[in-house]
Amino acid sequence: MANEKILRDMPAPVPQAQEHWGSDAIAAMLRELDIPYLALNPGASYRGLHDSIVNYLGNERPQMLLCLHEESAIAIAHGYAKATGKMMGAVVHSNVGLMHASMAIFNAWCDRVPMLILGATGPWDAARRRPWIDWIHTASDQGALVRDYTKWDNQPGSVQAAYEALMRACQMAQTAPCGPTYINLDAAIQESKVGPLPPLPDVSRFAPPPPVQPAPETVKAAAQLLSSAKSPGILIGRVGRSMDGWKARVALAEKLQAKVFTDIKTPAAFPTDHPLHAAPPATFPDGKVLRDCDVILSLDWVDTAGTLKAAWGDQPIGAKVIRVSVDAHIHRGWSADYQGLPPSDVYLMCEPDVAVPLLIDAVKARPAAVQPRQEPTFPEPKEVSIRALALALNELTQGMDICLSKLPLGWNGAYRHFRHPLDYLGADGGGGVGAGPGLTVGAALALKGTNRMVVGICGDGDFLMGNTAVWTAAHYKLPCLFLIANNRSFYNDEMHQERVAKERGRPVENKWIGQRIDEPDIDIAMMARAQGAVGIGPVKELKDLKPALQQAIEHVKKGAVCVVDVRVLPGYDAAMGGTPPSASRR
Ligand SMILES: Cc1ncc(C[n+]2csc(CCOP(=O)(O)OP(=O)(O)O)c2C)c(N)n1
Ligand SMILES: [Mg+2]
Repeated sequence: MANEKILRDMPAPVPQAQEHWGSDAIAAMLRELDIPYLALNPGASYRGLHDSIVNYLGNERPQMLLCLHEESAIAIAHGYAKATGKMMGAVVHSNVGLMHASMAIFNAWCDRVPMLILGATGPWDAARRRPWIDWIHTASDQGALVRDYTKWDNQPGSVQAAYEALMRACQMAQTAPCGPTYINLDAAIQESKVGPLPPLPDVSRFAPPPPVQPAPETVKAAAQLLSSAKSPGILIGRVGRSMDGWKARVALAEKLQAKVFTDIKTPAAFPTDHPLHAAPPATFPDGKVLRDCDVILSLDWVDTAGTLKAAWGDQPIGAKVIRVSVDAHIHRGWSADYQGLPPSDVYLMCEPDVAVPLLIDAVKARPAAVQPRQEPTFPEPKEVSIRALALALNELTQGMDICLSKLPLGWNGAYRHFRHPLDYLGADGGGGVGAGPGLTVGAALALKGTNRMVVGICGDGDFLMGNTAVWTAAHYKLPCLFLIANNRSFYNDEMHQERVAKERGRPVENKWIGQRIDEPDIDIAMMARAQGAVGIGPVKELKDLKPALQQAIEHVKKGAVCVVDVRVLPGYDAAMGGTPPSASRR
């Protein structure tokens, strides 16, 4: 169900329809399927559907959210799914809109989020094409543009076929492993008169299946390994947002007295201040700590093989591995986002949220043994840095519920604790820079009306690529706070140039060329104001940081969209981790 608090652009009254069009039927089907929103950028290839959503459905269930770029339409749907676990829709114009959308679709694919993407093509029947434009916007296999990173795509040839295609697309997108599906709606079908609306199927008979249960003997085998382990470890990766799931993971870790690791790439999955949480969330867990484990339970950890390799190097992996994941069902040949093939001494082909309660019952309790870990300490920042930004945010949001929808590359997992599934939503999935703003707006859409404030901390490069999502947040009154960790550079890649220069004995001081975003200096606060948001900054002095953040938080509490340009030092403090450059080739 759509959140009733979201502003809806109200159509003028429409006389009762005397006749129906193909797109009316498709719109009616979207309502049957309970698609709450359609994030979109318009285009004539789907003008029929556009009219039906507005003038047939009254722009309600689904409701349109206008986006200024297709990439942000998809990123918004992605952020919404990350926060809710639920699916919304996006609509993009024929071929060109889909091309714009494609990177964000790849991010959503890698992040395994459900999403219904609708697109359109000029009439497949060439006799019905308008000259020129319908021809350039017709492709003979449009779905091929995104086929390798969607679960399914289809171009239905009739209204009845569209009904079934939409039901299949929704069912597949929401069946784990979840992912985007793409339906390409022929303009001619949308714009054909259909007489009375063809009867809609009973969609309840086409719902996604309940989660698959693992074979009992695999649960038993996993429990035996865990119960007899000297030092079990749990890698918690892609799991659900429910509080029940969260509590179950804590209960399992406590029963086993297992060391727990979480991943900065995936959403909050375990209280990071729990004594069993062995090391701050990171791209790769601390290899030394992981190597102490003799049995490792991987709960759909994104890169189990790579993590084991990082810990053991060229040595044989000194732990038994239990793998809990349905992810292999989605692995394809085009992209290697499936990662290395991890060894699995026991392989439970189910979702972690299903396996954990079964394992709690099946394992033997171990006596408490693990020593509480040491909290890392950091020097007091002397200048504006990502660390200083984190400290100020932590102090000013004490006692508040915050949802971090994005973190910048230089963030260290120890900068802030996560104590609730919505405290942090993870990264962009596919490493496609530019997702941060849209992800933040999608989370703000999902969480509007709750008392949780959405905060997206974006790199300047990330923000500049996707910043027009701010307008969508401002227009639909979706309060959220953007903190821009602005180092005036695509700094991650400056570090790569530095590394290459060193390796080749060439001058390191040239690393900024083709990387620095300077001269002219971009006024990010003005870019926010230009789109109807509150813009604060640039914040250059440490003494100004807290007051600026305080002011920003007050604005967002009152319902504003606010962007703060924080001029952080260019440089990640390697000692503090962040995303270690060695781990990133992005
Ligand atoms: C679409 C896309 N283009 C380029 C890259 C390569 N890339 C990875 S990180 C990065 C820099 C991002 O800049 P910013 O968000 O300012 O973060 P910073 O590195 O400065 O901390 C770039 C260009 C990418 N991952 N995705
Ligand atoms: Mg930057």
